[in-house]
Amino acid sequence: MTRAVSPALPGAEPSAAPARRPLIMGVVNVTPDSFSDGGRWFEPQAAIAHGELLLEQGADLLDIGGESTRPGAARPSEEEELTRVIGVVRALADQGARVSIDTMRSRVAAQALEAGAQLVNDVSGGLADPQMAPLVASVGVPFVAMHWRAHSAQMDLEAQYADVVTDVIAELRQRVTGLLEAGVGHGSIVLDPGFGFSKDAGHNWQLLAGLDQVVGLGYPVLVGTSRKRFLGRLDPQAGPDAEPTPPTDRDSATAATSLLAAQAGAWAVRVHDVPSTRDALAVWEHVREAGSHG
Ligand code: PMM
Repeated sequence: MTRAVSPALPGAEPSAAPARRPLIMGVVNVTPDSFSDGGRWFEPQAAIAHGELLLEQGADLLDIGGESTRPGAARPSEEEELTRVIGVVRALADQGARVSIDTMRSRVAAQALEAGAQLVNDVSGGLADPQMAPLVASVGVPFVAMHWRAHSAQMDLEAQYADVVTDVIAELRQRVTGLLEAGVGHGSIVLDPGFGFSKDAGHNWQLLAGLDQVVGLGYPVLVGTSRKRFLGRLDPQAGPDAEPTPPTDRDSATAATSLLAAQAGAWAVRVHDVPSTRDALAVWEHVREAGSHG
């Protein structure tokens, strides 16, 4: 198993095997329409309080976003996105939280960094806004480049692969090349296979099975399976057309994927419910620790 060398990234220490559990990135969606938490933290005060709760529960980082990326969602204007997120980023960063800004827009990223964010998480990996890579290169912050093919309105049409693991890895490699060419530092890049983005349930399961190959690219890997649709259809008897369970009922399944992410050597997991993932990762750490004394 490979572990990336990346001194700029908190927790990404060089090692032949993961030195510690993946970091827990808690999700703060300041949106009226996210699939996973349905606008519960849309008011700034509610979003800030939610971020504080996630930190108390053990989140290492907070990922703050103002654009819902659920399939079919319409994009907010840039002004609207800025209004949603900047105050929330500032309030939580001022309290000492390590904040990631989840955006595809370089202007939102730039203002969030000024407000105290320390990491940029771009689900398009810099493809949606040509100014994103130059911005990240000039500031030198860690950058999460997720595997992405199209905006939410079209993304399900792009879920076509010869072999999803091979194809996602090839496209992530291309993204790395593009980012390096734009001047982004090798040590600033984090990769994410993009669960649920232009992927059907079968693709997501195959990616989870092949996660160690994504880690094998040699960059820290972020895993974002939390509450996603494929985790709402676990019953093998239910069939592909069965109604999925509600997103908030998918946290035990998410915790199971966090454990698999740890096993594969992921750098961080992006989750809505911190306690269930924290416990799953504590189990992984205990077993790992016990094994090293065996
Ligand atoms: N998923 C969502 C949003 N942002 N960022 C990364 N890096 N990886 C993901 O898988 C990801 C993301 C969509 O989930 P949400 O609507 O619950 O935030």
